Amino acid sequence: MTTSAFPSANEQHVTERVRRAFASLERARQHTLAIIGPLTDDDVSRQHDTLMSPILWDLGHIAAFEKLWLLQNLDGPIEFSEMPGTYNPFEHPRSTRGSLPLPTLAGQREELARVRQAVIERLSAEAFDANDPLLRDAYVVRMVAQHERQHQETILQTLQLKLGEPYAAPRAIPLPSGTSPAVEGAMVRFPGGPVRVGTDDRSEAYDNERSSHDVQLAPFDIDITPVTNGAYRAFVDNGGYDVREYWSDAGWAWRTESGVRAPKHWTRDNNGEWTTRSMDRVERIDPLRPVCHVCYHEAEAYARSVGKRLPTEQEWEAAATWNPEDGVQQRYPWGNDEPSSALANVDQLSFGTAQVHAYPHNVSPIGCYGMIGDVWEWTSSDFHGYPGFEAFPYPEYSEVFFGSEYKVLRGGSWATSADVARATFRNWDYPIRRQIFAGFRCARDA
Ligand code: AVJ
Ligand code: FE
Repeated sequence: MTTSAFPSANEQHVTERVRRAFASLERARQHTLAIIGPLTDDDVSRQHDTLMSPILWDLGHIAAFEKLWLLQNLDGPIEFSEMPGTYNPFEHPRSTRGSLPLPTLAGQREELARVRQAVIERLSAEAFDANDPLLRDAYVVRMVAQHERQHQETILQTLQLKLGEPYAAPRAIPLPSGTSPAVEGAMVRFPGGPVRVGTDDRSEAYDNERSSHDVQLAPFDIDITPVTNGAYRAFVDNGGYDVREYWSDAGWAWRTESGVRAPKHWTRDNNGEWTTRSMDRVERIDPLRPVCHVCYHEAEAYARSVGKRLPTEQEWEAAATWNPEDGVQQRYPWGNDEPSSALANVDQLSFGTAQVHAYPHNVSPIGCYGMIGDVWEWTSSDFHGYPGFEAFPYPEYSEVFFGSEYKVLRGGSWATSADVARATFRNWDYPIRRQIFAGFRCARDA
């Protein structure tokens, strides 16, 4: 175990951090139960889409991961990074999980509760050794809580793809309304220069967010808001899907093979109006909400159609957190306060996107709105480790996915927990994927 230069905190400070990690674990479970509340045994045992697991699998995997990291691995050296067997994601690819023998919903709820009870007993006796990076500040507790939170977002993707009756979303967070961008696609200038991205945090950040490092950026312009349904509809209606020059070779191949001509979940009704569905709610598309359920190729084609491009993830992060006037990296676009559904559209129970500008505080130092929450934003960057990357605590979280196959997404969506949504968090997926709650904003060389 490495001893590090982490400032040795006083007793009370450590206790407070540990207490907050436990609270995060507790909140995670409340949301799991709220999300699965309306579901039947049939809903959770079906494989609704080959891209997704049966929800019973996610639930069992949440319990197995918690058991592994908060029970077994605390008592001895780490033998494996995922529990061998049914809930090991590497043993069983998603498309095959529908044929695994899985318990009933009641059985799975009992397993979740049983593991949690044992964890509470085990951890109340834990000293959280400050010399162990896994235990220091209860990092491993926060990691397990974030893992449950990320699987909740996966479950929400599954529910949006649900076969049979639509999911009766238990909406608990009301969405404020916003205002239209003064100018469609209005941009703000980032002056360029050296900026700091990433983090050295060891209390919550994943290995792929470290280390904090400086990058030199050329000046660029970036959209003030994510691209809206209104702007994207113009691209659709003007035949953007048929203009070869807008698409990369890989994008054109995808568009031709898939036959796609609009974002996922958009349908044109008999009057020629576009409607979309969010869980059990079907509505005309709202021109003021960010476009959602587009893949990387669609984002890139749209950007080219308006003479722009996608931002790199470094540009995205600089636009979200760097204050060029005083050369300071903030934790969040609005400052250093923890995210909440008062500040941004995060934390899942709104079950949809909000209109742009709906959260007046969710604005970055240079003036970009909505960088945290609503929709993940595609960037042009491949998923690689930062300089000096070190896998911690297991390479199967990030490192095994590094390479040019995946594109990085930033900012979190409405379906991302407030405990996960942060400006340094890096998500990744294949450039053809549309099941995630993803949109984008555009950039341009200055
Ligand atoms: C970070 C969302 C790509 O779901 O594959 C869940 C998160 N890692 N369990 C994924 C994750 C392990 C991961 N993503
Ligand atoms: Fe997992």
